[in-house]
Amino acid sequence: MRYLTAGESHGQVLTAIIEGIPANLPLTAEFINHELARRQMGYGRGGRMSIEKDQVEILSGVRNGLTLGSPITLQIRNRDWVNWQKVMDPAPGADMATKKITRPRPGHADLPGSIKYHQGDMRNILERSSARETAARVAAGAVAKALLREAGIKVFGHVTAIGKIKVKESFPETEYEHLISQVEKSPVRCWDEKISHQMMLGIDEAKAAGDSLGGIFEIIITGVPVGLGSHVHWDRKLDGRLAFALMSIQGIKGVEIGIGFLASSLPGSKVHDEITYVAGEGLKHLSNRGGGIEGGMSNGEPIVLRAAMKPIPTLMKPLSTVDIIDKKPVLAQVERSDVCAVPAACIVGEAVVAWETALALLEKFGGDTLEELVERVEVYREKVKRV
Ligand code: EPS
Repeated sequence: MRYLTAGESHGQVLTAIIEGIPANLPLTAEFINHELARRQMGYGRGGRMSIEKDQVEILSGVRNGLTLGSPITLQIRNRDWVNWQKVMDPAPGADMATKKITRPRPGHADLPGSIKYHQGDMRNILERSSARETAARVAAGAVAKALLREAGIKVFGHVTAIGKIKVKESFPETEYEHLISQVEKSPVRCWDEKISHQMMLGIDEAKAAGDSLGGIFEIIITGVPVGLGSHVHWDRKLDGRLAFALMSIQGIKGVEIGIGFLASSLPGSKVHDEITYVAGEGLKHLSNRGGGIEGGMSNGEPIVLRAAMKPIPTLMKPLSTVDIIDKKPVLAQVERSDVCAVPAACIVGEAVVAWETALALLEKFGGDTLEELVERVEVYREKVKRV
């Protein structure tokens, strides 16, 4: 199973081509659109979100609401394209002057990208490094979520910090359903109403100061069978793969699994999760500080991951930089942007983690059809209970 995304931020469309999804998976545009809408929500977004209303068109690989096993093409049109047609025209003669960028923003892909690809106009870097691309990843992730759902696996995320304002981030599995319902009501995807409000005030303050804010989100995956990923080779380790998936999201600077960095400061007796036997359920852990992964493999407990996002590099009160034309000191380019995109990044986090989990699931169980896959997962789950 693999996918590619294509499309510039202000180009005509974003596209994802997904290959390797088993046949007979129920899949509708409505299901994908729901995920796209969740990504578009979030307090702290800029003017662009009032222009876009992301809607997927399924162009191939699905018939009568079911996947065919053939490549699935998903397309999202950029509504803003009408305002950028002359600037982004693929044909010779495009307007190369109006939106030209020569003052790189510190922390942005502008500078290294323009040197690497030898571009005098950093717009040619911005257009693809933009987090607009994540809409395509969320569409692909929605397909993965649909597949996981059939195998009893759920992925959901919540925001635990925006700037310095933090919320509790560790929950027993029994509280997950309540957590999800609270989170979906919050404009910053935070389960605690009071802290949500403080986070929004923090975003307002940053906006007023011409600044931006980062934060942390947590992703929880439930229902994962034991043994996804493997200890036998570095590139098969599930923790490494999930960390890569999260780290590949624009702006992510750190990833933790379970108690993460805290584990380094505690003795082993306070870190490792003791093992017990529950009749009818099999071997279990008494706690989940390991975040559901041991030895690069899922261990049957919920997988818990956190990702830290840096503040967005486009600042309305810009930092100093150098104009690449005359090398003179100037202030960085100011572009329309978001103040905080952590709630949106959390949905992207769900998507990329869902994709990687679905990939690991298919690697272990295989199957050309959904029926084959689900049957194999169920037989295995029963076997594991009897270990
Ligand atoms: C982004 C800048 C803004 C964001 C954009 C990501 O877009 P624009 O330059 O058009 O104002 O709104 O995010 C999205 C468009 C999106 O769909 O998430 C950037 O530079 O990364």
